[in-house]
This record gives sequence, structure tokens and C-alpha cells, in this order.
Amino acid sequence: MAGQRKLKGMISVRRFGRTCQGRPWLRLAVLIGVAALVLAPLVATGAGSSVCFEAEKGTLSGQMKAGFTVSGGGVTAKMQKDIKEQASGRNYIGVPEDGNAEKTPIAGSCTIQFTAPAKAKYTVYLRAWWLDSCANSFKLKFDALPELEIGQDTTYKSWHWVKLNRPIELDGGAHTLVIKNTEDGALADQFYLTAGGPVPQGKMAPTK
Ligand SMILES: [Ca+2]
Ligand SMILES: [Ca+2]
Repeated sequence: MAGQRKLKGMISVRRFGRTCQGRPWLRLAVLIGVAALVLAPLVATGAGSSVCFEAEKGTLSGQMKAGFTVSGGGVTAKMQKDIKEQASGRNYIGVPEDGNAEKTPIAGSCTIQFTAPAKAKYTVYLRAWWLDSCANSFKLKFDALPELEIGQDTTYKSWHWVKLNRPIELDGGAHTLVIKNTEDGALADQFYLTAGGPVPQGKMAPTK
């Protein structure tokens, strides 16, 4: 029995060997074809058209400020330090908590010029820090498009990426983004617009 098993094994190895030696180019061609099919979408996703810029690079108006020390709402000294150290460029914008004293309508904005690398539908992400449910949104206005709200998620007191609930179609070239504050205590660090690029993680390198 043991001898028969050994013999069967040898025959099968020899048969396999003949097949491989007969058409090695065919096996190589099939392997290259399969690899190309599997890798092509991954490579395309990795490249994409993306642009990243700092919120604080814009022109501020009204109550919108940059780089202020966040206070109130149970923010500790450790949190104040983390907000600054973990922000890209150690800077961010927002309306300080109680900046409007809840008496007058909040009025403040930041106008940023940026360049879209190509005509595409861009998914828009904002790296934000929210104090609480009364400080977790901004309004964004791209060029002459209607204002869109971003935020209202419930990740509080940590920098995180928030996605705009609809893509924005932009031509390649220069554009204007106006960030308007809707709630005091909300902070904006960076923007990342991408068509086919990866989902942002942590601080992103601003586009040069
Ligand atoms: Ca809110
Ligand atoms: Ca920043």
C-alpha cells in the first residue's frame, strides 16, 4: 500500500512537471493578466485627484478666529494642549465658545482660495473638533453653489474627519470656499477634497 501511494505521487509530480515545462510563457502571461486585473483598480484608487489645505490659511472675518485657546464647556488644560499639538500646523479656526454670548446671531467666516487638480466630483472632508452637540457644525459655500452644512456628528473633544453628505462637482483650477460658523465652540483644522483618493486618516500633508 505504501509503495502504491509513493508511485502515485511520483506519477502526479512528473505529469505536473511536463505541463509546466511545456508552456511556461502561457502560465506567466496568465499570472501577469490576473495581477493587472487585481491591481489596476487599487492603483487608480491610490492616485485619484485630491487637494488638501489648512482651514487657517484663509481670510478671517467677524468672530471667526485662528489659534485661540479653547476654554469653557469642561475643556481641561490637557485638552487645550492636545487641541493645539494635534492640529495640523498647530493651528485651526472657529468661533470661541460663547463668542456670541448667545445674544446676537453668530457672524464669522473664513474665505479660502484653493486649486482643484482636475474636473471631477469631489468628496469633501473636514478635520474638525467639536465641543458638544451645540458646537458640531459649519456651513460650507463653494464658489456660487448653495451653502451646505457639514457635521452634526457626535464625536466630541477629539480631532476627526467629517464627510460632507454630498459630493461637489468642480472644474480643474481656482476655487473659493467660504466656511461659515453656525455654532460657537466648533473648530476646523484642514480640508481634504478627493475624487478617487483614499479616506483621510490623521493629519494630512497640505498640497504644495
Ligand atoms: Ca449642533
Ligand atoms: Ca490646521
